[in-house]
Amino acid sequence: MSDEADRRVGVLLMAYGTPRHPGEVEEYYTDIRRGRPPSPEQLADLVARYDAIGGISPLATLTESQRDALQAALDHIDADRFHVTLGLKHADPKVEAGAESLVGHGVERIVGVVLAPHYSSYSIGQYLARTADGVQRAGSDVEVVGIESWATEPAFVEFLADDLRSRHEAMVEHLAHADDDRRVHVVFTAHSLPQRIIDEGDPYPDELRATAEAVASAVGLHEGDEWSIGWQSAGRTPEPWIGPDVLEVIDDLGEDPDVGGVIVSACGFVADHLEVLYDLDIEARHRADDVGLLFDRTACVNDDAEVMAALAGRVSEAASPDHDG
Ligand code: FEC
Repeated sequence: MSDEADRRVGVLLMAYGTPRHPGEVEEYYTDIRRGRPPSPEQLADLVARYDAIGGISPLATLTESQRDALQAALDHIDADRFHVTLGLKHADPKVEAGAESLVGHGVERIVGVVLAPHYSSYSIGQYLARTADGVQRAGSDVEVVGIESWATEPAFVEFLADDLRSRHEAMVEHLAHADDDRRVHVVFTAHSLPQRIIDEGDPYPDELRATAEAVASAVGLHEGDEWSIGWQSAGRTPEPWIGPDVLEVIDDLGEDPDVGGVIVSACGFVADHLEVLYDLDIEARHRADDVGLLFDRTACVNDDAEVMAALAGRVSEAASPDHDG
């Protein structure tokens, strides 16, 4: 192989995936349920949630913008060396197909990066395992290096902290304006997962806590009175999921006479999608209204140039032949 080909790096940028139009919701839901079609009631419930956010999720478009921003940031580091392609968990192109297509490009190494900051064997671990499966399926032994976590990536923490600081100040001012001396409480959330994986030692809660502590410390908030952790969007299954659920946290805050407002920082997500636009902007906001609290939530990273540049830096580091994987 020429030196040029030796340097070529495939980047598999992975995300959850979403239906591209309402007609794809059933197939998508069936994929999430590992091939078991949802009942008509379950399907109607999911369709209603998409309808409430305008019929379809913006996630597909946002994931594509994130891909383009990451490609641009990598081109800035080393033009023509990196080729970014998407691999989705529950929609096309699937993770395995993305990995196969990178093998077809003749890359010398594949770096896998997931658009989720917190490592869990049930989340990032699965995306990376599926990348390796795709490479194997293509009959290749090209090396795969995974970025397992970017929970405390400084640009990510700074993005969240800057946004939280200004929303927090605005809510404090709003309360003060109304001669209301109650305080503002921040809840850092990520997608819940089945409790059993935590009982098996999964680091996911520590990952969320690391982000929360870094952001809270940058904003100058104290744990307990001023911030806490909540979990959101738990699956609709009988088994226990990690808690407390953000809605329960809001209920409890509503009973605290010293709390006047809640800000949710959905730091487990990096795009405005169903779990943010419905579960927080509609459901959690209503719950806060019901218990008499002001409500706000922090912005999602989406294709923020600085965070994408930081991810590009991590990819470039992982692509180095000296990187130990
Ligand atoms: O905007 C959109 O259309 C897609 C929104 C979406 C994102 C997302 C992210 C994560 N999920 C995670 C775990 C699970 C587990 C289950 C599960 C179920 C669903 C359902 C929908 C759904 N998830 Fe999701 N998730 C999104 C959407 N998720 C819809 C099915 C109906 C429902 O329960 O609401 C349970 C099934 C299973 O056992 O697999 C577990 C995790 C993330 C964050 C990391 C990532 O993005 O990969 C973890 C976005």
